[in-house]
Amino acid sequence: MSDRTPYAQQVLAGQSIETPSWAFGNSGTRFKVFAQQGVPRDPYEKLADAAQVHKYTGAAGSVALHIPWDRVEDYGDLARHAAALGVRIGTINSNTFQDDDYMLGSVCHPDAKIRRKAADHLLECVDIMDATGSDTLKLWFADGTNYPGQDSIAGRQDRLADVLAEVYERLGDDQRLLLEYKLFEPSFYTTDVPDWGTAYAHCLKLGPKAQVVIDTGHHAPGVNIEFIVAFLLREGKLGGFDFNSRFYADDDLMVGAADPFQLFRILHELALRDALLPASGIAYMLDQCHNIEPKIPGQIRSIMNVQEATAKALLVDHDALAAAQRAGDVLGANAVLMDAYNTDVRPLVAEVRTGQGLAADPLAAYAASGYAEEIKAARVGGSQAGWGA
Ligand code: PSV
Ligand code: MN
Ligand code: MN
Repeated sequence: MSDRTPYAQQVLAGQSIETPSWAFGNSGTRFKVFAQQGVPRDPYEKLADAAQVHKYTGAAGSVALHIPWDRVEDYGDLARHAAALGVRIGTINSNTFQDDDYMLGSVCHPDAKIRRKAADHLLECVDIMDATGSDTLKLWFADGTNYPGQDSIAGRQDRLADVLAEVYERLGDDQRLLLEYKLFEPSFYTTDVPDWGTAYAHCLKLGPKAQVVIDTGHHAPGVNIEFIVAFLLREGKLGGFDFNSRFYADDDLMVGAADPFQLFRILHELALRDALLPASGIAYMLDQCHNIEPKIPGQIRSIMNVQEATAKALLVDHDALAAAQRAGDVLGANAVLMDAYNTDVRPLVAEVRTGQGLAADPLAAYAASGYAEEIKAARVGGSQAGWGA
């Protein structure tokens, strides 16, 4: 047992990772959606499934909504339903990419009428935050262009800034917005918020209630994401993460599946600055689609992957690391990191769970519960999660 084990266990016990409502519905690629039996038929059932993930991991107490996929008559009622299930509503995710009107963009569209429609949707999302008690609006825009000359690159930035400013003004004192960037897709020539620099510049101009969210699947191959983490954290502009894995582009696979070492490196930067607990204000979220694997176990596995990478990051001996760095001991410093990364932390994380009265193996406990069979029998005609995620 390393000296840091008790500290690691204490942090792990307080860690919270938000699940996305859209991970529980059917999803797929543009080629095919493979429907699964027992998927939720409405937002209420999505919350029930999300509550299962929390029940077996103890670490997934909040659930992100996506509007309009999760539109309901009474959001207060939905929030009460969540509370009765032992979870709460987390971030509200907007959707300005699904309507025919948005073919040329939403908040950056050349037509003011379409920009108005998009802005009104974002304002509606803030109303939903008020009704659900959510404090975070997460904005991802599919806006961009496909061909050189199609639209003014700078003009689109002006339009984006105008809408963001309007939404920012509408935020309550305890609310904030997170701006998400993505390199490309669905646009293939320019994307209006393609990278962290663009998101950061807009957030800086907006003010303290605007921060950047890093979706780990939204970078060019080879980008050093932990550098972005360290930079934004230092500037107080890191608002949260959408965790997922990518092999090629925006693949939305389970976090830690493609590159657990990268996940460790990211979490190490956060551990260095004591930013792993909810008090840091950083929203840790999953943004994944389970196209071929069962959804609730897919989410449970993802939470476990984040917990294991977090445990390894927490085991890094910061004093030894700093000493090696000061001494210019390149190999020694690297070895401190690798020692932690190469530790089998599964027993340590299992102990955290049993300490919380949970089963050591959440996947086995969920499988034994019979919930999967129950929902298969009870739910017919599950919902389509909608594209993306
Ligand atoms: C599209 O890439 C996307 O995956 C973004 O990451 C958003 O966070 C998500 O969809 C939900 O709108
Ligand atoms: Mn995302
Ligand atoms: Mn994405």
